[in-house]
Amino acid sequence: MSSSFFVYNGILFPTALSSAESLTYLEKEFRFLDDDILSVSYPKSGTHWMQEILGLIWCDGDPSWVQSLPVWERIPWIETVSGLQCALKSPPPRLLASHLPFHIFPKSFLHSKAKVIYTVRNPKDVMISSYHFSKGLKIVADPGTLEEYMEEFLSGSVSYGSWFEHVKNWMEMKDRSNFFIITYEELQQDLRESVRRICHFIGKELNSQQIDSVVENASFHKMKDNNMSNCTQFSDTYYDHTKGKLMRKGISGDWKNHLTVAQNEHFDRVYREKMQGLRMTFPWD
Ligand code: PPS
Repeated sequence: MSSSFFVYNGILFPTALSSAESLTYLEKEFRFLDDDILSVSYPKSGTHWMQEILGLIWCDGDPSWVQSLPVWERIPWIETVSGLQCALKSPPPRLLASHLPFHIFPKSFLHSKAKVIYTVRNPKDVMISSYHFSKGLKIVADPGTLEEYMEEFLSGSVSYGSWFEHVKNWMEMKDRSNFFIITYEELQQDLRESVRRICHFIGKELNSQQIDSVVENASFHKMKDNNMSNCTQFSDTYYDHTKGKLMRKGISGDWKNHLTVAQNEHFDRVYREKMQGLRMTFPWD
């Protein structure tokens, strides 16, 4: 573990972005408003994609908002110090984002009608995406070899903790009417239908042309060129843009290009062990 992290309630957080004080405030005192809409995900699961989709739906498919304001100001991550300040200043209705595991998520969620969209992605692709992105991060130690990184990922010794715990604990919310689960793979397979379902969940009906515009502007290529969403504005102090990028490949199954047969079998063993008891199937199962 490197000193670029601190531990809060058993979870590693990057020191440059979060603090124990603001996480304590968030967990115990932050109040959700009934009209809040949140995009929640484990890192590298399609967070920015969902933020772009939500921002576009919010503006009836008009891309000017998502193309003129950085994503962290449009839909702030509440667990970062600056994101929390931004959220507290935002007038309702608010669009918010979070990578928090459920046990640290603001307790006020349990008594509110705030809506959560939880995006989940094949953990092998999450790990590969995260490995490549980490190479550019100056605020945490170099991820080392993929073999080394895989052990850290499987044991949960990475930012925001274990993928397995994150997903299993959030899935306990699955029967609540203010909780909506969607996979990265579903977004990829049928973005238009996914947008329609998200609209329905948040109670915003768009016409066919407006949905077309959401789909077009949330495509990988449009987002890759959108400097307000592709993280190229992320400060050089924190990120070496020559070593990694957010909008890397945007595909499902890239893990097949990286994992050896033995690594894949090892991953599958850990997956089976850690996910046993969860009565749900995902597109990659
Ligand atoms: S972060 O930094 O944790 O919030 O990252 P996150 O946004 O969750 O995930 C980044 C990965 O999502 C891919 N991405 C997309 N894929 C397809 N279509 C669109 N529009 C899209 N937008 C983002 C991005 O490319 C990262 O995945 P990889 O596999 O690294 O390409």
